[in-house]
Amino acid sequence: MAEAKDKAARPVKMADALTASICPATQEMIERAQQLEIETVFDRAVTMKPCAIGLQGTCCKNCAMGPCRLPLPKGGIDGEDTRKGLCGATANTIAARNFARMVAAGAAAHSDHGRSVAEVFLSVARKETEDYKIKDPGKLLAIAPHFGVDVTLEVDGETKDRDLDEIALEVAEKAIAEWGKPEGELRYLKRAPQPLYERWKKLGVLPRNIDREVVDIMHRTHMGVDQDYKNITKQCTRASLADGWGGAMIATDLQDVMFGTPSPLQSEANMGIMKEDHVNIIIHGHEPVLSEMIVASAQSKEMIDYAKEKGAKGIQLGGICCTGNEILQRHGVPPAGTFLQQELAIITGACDAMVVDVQCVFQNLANVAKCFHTKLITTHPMAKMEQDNVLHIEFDEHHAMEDAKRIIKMAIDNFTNRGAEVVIPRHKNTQIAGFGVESIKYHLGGTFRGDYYTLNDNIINGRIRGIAGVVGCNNARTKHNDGHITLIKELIKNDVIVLTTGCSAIACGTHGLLTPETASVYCGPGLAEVCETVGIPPVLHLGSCVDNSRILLAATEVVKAGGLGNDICDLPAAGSAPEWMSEKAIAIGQYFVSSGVYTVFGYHMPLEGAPVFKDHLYKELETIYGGKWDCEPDPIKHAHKMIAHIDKKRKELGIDKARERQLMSMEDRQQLEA
Ligand code: BF8
Repeated sequence: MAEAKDKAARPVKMADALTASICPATQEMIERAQQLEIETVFDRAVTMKPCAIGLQGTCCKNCAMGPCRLPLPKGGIDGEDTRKGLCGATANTIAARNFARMVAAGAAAHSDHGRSVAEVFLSVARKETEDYKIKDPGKLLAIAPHFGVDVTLEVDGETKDRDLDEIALEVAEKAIAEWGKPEGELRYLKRAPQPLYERWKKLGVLPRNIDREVVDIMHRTHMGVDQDYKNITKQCTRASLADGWGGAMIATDLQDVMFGTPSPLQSEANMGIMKEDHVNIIIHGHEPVLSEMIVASAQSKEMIDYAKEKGAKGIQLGGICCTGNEILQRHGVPPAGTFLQQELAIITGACDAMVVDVQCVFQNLANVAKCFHTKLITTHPMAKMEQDNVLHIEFDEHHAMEDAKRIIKMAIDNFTNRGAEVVIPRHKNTQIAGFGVESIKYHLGGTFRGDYYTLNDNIINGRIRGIAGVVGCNNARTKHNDGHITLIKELIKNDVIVLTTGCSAIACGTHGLLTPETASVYCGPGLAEVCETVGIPPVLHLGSCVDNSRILLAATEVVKAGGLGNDICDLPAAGSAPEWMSEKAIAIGQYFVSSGVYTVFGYHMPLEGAPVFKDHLYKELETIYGGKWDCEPDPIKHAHKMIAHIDKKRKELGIDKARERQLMSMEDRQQLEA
């Protein structure tokens, strides 16, 4: 323990728990960490200042003549901007290149996740694995035509259903080809509203294949290649579309096919889901390929009996980050926390194992785990840790269940090694999660007349003012969960229905915004009325970050249902990531903007050092794609920027008067009729 404390060396300054987070469980665990002299991200955020020039986006380290640093002069630019790097790169070129590299990294992360899922699906289709199956054949049949795969065939002039195994194999092969096919364009692009697809085509931004668009960015942002910020931004669009309408969308679809399409279910959220008398296993990361097996294994009689043999009452699984969302939406496994709570789940002293795969995993977990009995297990060949207390159990889909059992057994064996002091914060909330394009349709009209028109109708008549997608991370530079919750409460108060994913969705569950009862407490009268009638929460949890593809498709369904224009950019809708931190968030933002959505980020954007490039993103893009970027750190102002945009769109659609309608009582109406 003494050595462990040295490694997790305590910073001189420490975070103030109350200003670091609005979540009481988080505050409690930050204080406990400080009492135990264990450093967390919250403390590091107060001791380490971000680089001021990096913050402006104008530090270029793309060659060894640099880093060239081009801060904006204090008084701004007066006259010609003469700043340049050694090679002559302008602030615009540097900021655009840095931005593009974030898009590339984000698109690569989502899409490589998609590739792994597609590879597992190919193994399923080839019958090379027993552990995974096709759980939702209906979804397979629904996506097959988008890959150009027939689901029926003609036999002697008669139309017959095609063999499901044959369809699966063809879909798997066509899906895998999307990453590296030598010619053509991504197949899913045609799922977008037709005017949007035509616009992309005319602008020449249709992605060719997923990998190529990422490689293209890395090439063009190499020293001495693309030195026109507008042309660099154009490639950002191409690569981001390869993510949102490509890799991420394929990931979502094939996960649904193999693990089941989510439908609404009840669960809980926050660290209070951990149980002192159970073996607690926290699953953290992004790819559900492993976590699906862990859930199945943890529910087996064999493992539960083994846990009981060791003195535990059972096995409690909990999620962190998007893996948490994946197992929540399909199995009801409760998330233990968001991105910023990962170290804190171990600080409880009750985490017997934390299993991590890829993305958003802190290396400091190893230092924190060293202070407790917690086994920290990495599972992905691409994501190991240098610290010697970290175990690596490489996961392979060909013996997936075996790997999962080994991990769970290790956690159970570790239960008896717990130290005396276990402190689990009591805070947790009930939530309804598991919404998706299909279930929204069902909720709005049942199986008989399921349709998005009910939603459109309520938008047109003004009960619902508009739609917001609020997604993304936490960021230790901002108050944990405050941006998400303050913003979302302001949106629903103003009758804007919210679709949420990622850590934003976990934050909503944690703070009790994901129940139908939320409507009567926080919503404006119109939205409350609709939610109460239909029985849905005003904030709908649509899954993990790759599931932002569900938001794109939900928006497409709204366009198709009619009455609100012909394209996504016509809709009274806006997007937001109030506490973003990850490169994936930038890729997501860019594909939403390029799909016609006004997208506001919180905290700050690394663009201030290059005002001309910033204007391109914040103003000019709207004239090209119908969507544009914006940034507003204050969550209330942030909400009102989105609402102002929604109102602008309502006006353009000619439905702005609907919101000013007179609400009549039954009595008034009877008088009028008489
Ligand atoms: O992919 S929201 S902190 S967990 S990056 Fe990471 Fe951000 Fe959370 Fe999911 Ni998305």
